[in-house]
Amino acid sequence: MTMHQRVQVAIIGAGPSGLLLGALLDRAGIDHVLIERQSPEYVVSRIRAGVLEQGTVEVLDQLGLSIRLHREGLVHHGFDLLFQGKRHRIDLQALTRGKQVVVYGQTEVTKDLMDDRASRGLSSYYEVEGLSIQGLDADQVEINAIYQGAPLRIHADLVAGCDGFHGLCRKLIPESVLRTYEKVYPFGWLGVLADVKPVNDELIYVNSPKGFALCSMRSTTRSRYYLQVPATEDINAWSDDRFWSVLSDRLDPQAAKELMTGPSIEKSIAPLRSFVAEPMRWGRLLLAGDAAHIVPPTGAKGLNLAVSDVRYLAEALTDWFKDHHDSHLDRYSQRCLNRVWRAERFSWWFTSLMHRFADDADFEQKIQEAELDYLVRSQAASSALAENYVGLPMEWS
Ligand code: FAS
Ligand code: PHB
Repeated sequence: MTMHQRVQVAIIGAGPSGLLLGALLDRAGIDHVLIERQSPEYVVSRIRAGVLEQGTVEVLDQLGLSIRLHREGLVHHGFDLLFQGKRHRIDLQALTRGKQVVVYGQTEVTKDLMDDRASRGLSSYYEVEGLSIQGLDADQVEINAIYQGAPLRIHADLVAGCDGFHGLCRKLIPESVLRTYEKVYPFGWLGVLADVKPVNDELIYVNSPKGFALCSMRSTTRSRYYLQVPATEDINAWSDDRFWSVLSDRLDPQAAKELMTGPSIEKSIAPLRSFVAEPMRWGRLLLAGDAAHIVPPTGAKGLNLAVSDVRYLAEALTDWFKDHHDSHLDRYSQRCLNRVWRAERFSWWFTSLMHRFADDADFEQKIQEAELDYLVRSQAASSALAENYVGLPMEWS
């Protein structure tokens, strides 16, 4: 017996992009379904982003989904840059006329969006297998899959490809149409989550001759730390003791002394790449989030860029289905890509400034330190860093 559903929008992927789009379409009264290949528990268990731009918080405010965020999230008005053994604070609030960021894990955002979806009884299919999508260039889309062992068929007007970098949707755009741009970095980030007090009230981004490090957090009792490691690094070569020792060695003396260590509750290596796929629309398919672009996490842009795509997409779909005009839908791809490339540039620049690219890169190390020295002394340079970090205006589309 084939389960059959007819909707206006089929959303593929229940990460932050798919879940947020679902919430926005629900509020707009647009009939949609969410299709995810993993279980809800698996999606929530992925440890990813930690820093939310003001624009991301605002969209969750508008949805009425930010009560826990404002209760548990940590508002940050600045962060430290550590180089040549000294820390220098970047005062985001002063440099951006009052803007700030909030430290609230992607895991928590995902939980809040999933709880909202469940409470509103919205249609979600998890652990879907064998997904196939036809008709993206025809007058309606047909989606076929297996759900709980039975055939599932969905007919939709449009498909939102929110299925991440390794998903199916981007690959449905014909090679003759799709253009991709990619830079793979020769290193990754070894991340550790531990229930220990963070070493500092705000984040510390470290440029050290031995490699990059980042001191972040999830709460006042849960820390998130990262170390630059070679792209080929084996996670099994990293005991907790080795992690804490290498991290301490990259910190300034005060931070090294105050560093609280403890057992890791999560440890993983993320590869770093810059990637953009153009266009973000083909026929009845619209891509959003990691399905269309990846940034190295140095600038804390990945999740926030997914959110801005989805805000543009929800606006375009609402215009299309509610007001029957397609100007925003026609402009969707370029509007997103303008913002995507600004974030790609910033993330690449900050990654290039803070990481060690080769063991013998002594000249490059000195140039990085000279640029950092200039940056922390120059109001103009610090302002440029700050305005990108808090998120460029959405109106710059
Ligand atoms: P996601 O990849 O989160 O979600 C896509 C969903 O689609 C997944 O649940 C997947 O299971 C599903 N899917 C895939 N194929 C499917 C199919 N065929 N059928 C149905 N479902 C399918 N960003 C930051 O801002 N700061 C960070 O520190 C940071 N750290 C990161 C660390 C790692 C290891 C990774 C991988 C990313 C990190 N990011 C970070 C970026 C990350 O947060 C992404 O930007 C964010 O998850 C994007 O959300 P989505 O676009 O929803 O993609
Ligand atoms: C995190 O806390 O996971 C985090 C924070 C800032 C970044 C990247 C990751 O730039």
